[in-house]
Amino acid sequence: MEFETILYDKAAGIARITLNRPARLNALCEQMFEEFHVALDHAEQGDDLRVLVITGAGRGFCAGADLTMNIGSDGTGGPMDLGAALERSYNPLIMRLRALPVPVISSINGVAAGAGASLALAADICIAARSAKFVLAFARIGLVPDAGLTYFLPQRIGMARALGLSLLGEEVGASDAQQWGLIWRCVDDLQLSDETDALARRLSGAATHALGLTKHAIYASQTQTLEQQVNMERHLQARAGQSRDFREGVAAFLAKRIAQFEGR
Ligand code: T3D
Repeated sequence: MEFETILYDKAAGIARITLNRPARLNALCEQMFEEFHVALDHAEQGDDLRVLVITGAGRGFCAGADLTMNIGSDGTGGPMDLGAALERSYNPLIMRLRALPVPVISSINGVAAGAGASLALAADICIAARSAKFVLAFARIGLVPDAGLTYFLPQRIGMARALGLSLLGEEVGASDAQQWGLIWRCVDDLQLSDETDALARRLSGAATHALGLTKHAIYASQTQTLEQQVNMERHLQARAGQSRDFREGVAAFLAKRIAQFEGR
């Protein structure tokens, strides 16, 4: 499959999607959304997907919506319904990533601005180069943070920081982002690729069926009571307990050997 706005590959259970419009800092356009979904379809074909990695080509991760594509206009001089664009392109992608039953890693190689920050934070594990930054660009151009950002920010860093960043259109560097709990880790720029690969390999060899259920439970906790949560755990654990990986995990423990998980 030939892509023009992304790069895609999948090997040993690890699918990698690289946003590939480096001259525009990988700004998002319709074609990119379409290709992203096709790549995800490929990634999910068969039952061998264990991890998805998202990153950017060149010096940026993603600069949000492509502002050179006349996004404010409906083509007839009238204002465009940006809500419709979110409904059509942005929201389905964010929701699809969130629902993916395997861990999603964003490897944030450079600036993540606007909806590019949302895309980065839609991943389950965010690892960033020290020079990367998150730019809450929306306030600078008279828009509202979107593609899940008004959800991700307060959940991860609390109201004070979420409001400060969003209302001031501020940016936060990768080191602070790690300290604030916005991302999992910040690493030296030259280490990002190796660290991402190591993380992806580690997760792809893990009991990914259980990890898929785990992320489902962790995200559900944001809207559920303790009672609902323990009930959900009961159902998910029943499923995990029937997996081959669970049998293998216990057998490997008892035999004092490393478990060979299959992700099922
Ligand atoms: O309908 C809908 O799509 C609605 C949804 C909206 C969601 C959104 O994401 S709105 C927010 C859109 N994004 C922005 O407002 C960010 C705009 N970009 C910037 O503020 C800065 O470029 C950055 C802070 C991201 C990086 O700054 P810097 O100094 O490192 O790079 P630069 O020189 O500004 O940009 C490099 C090139 O990328 C430059 O092109 P040139 O001059 O070399 O030909 C620049 O125009 C281009 N670029 C950067 N961001 C975008 C972009 N081109 C198109 N769209 C962009 N968003």
